Amino acid sequence: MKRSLTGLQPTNFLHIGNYIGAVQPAVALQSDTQLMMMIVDYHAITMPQDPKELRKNILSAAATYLGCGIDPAKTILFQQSRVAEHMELAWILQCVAKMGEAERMTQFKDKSAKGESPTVGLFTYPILMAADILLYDTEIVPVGEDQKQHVELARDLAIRFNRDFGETFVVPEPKIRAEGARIMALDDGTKKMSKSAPSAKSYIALTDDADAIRKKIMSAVTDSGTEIRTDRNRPAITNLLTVFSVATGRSIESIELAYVGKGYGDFKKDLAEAVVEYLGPIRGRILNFAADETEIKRILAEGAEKAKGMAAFKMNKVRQRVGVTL
Ligand code: ATP
Ligand code: LTN
Repeated sequence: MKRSLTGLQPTNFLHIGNYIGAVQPAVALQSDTQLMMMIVDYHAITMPQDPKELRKNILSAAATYLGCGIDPAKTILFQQSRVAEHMELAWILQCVAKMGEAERMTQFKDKSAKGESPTVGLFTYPILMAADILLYDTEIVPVGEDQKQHVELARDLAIRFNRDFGETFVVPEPKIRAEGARIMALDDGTKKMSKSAPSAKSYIALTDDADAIRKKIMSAVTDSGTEIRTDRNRPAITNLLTVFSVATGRSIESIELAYVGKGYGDFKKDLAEAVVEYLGPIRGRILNFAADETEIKRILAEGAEKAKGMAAFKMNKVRQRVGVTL
């Protein structure tokens, strides 16, 4: 069976962009690949985190994945920090990666442009991500569009390591869905929907109730013009059409056709109901799982145990290749 792997940061409640771009594609991979689903807590601390909040967010991330359909009988669900080999391999890969290629990573440039002086961890973040992927002989990495460049770095590092030290790593492929790989913020059609956005109005959290979803969609920005049609120059309405299409399984063309001559008001009302229907059952399951902390901890401990065994095996080989095993 092929192996697939993905990770999400436990930084806040997941939003519909995370679900469409990463979690739903991962859930779909459970039936024909061995999926590893990671809560990347050591990636989360590349930005300041309150320790109490982080702990809560790790548990809620696990409840969220389970609620979204991650099945611990099939999938290895675990916390990155519980498997120390990720950090060990990240160090070795830092000694393979070039400054220039790390400096080209656009997420670092974007995030460091936003706030205070960035940490060294934020800079080396993509190399830890490469370690996450390469440690498990991952073939498929389901992610949103924004992570493509990072998966490409993981590929480059695998190829270079194999060339310099002998065949060791599987070269991974990103898996990016054709539609919905980049859901945009509700308050700005030119920015990606993001968990760390300052305003909760910009995203729909998977745990938002029906009223919150309706309010957020009704107040979503739209572009100038009145037509309900995708257009490169009208990113906000294009984004809402994408969400409508993913939530209902209908094609964008058929939705455009259904709203010819109608206004944004009608469209948004229907979109809100479609999203409520799409996320409602997921929200219910997330809340159920979240109520049982003991069970979540048990699932995570079991996942970490399995992941550790696999990672230890791989690291033995890597240490030998590098020449530190006597
Ligand atoms: P942050 O804003 O704090 O960086 P995020 O919302 O980007 O968080 P991540 O944990 O970085 O979330 O991403 C988790 C996964 O969700 C990744 O695979 C990422 O590509 C995907 N993803 C994130 N935002 C979107 C989006 N707006 N549309 C589609 N996929 C997304
Ligand atoms: N960098 C990713 C999260 C992440 C990841 C991974 C995704 C860390 N390790 C391994 C896929 C595979 C993000 O910010 N979304």
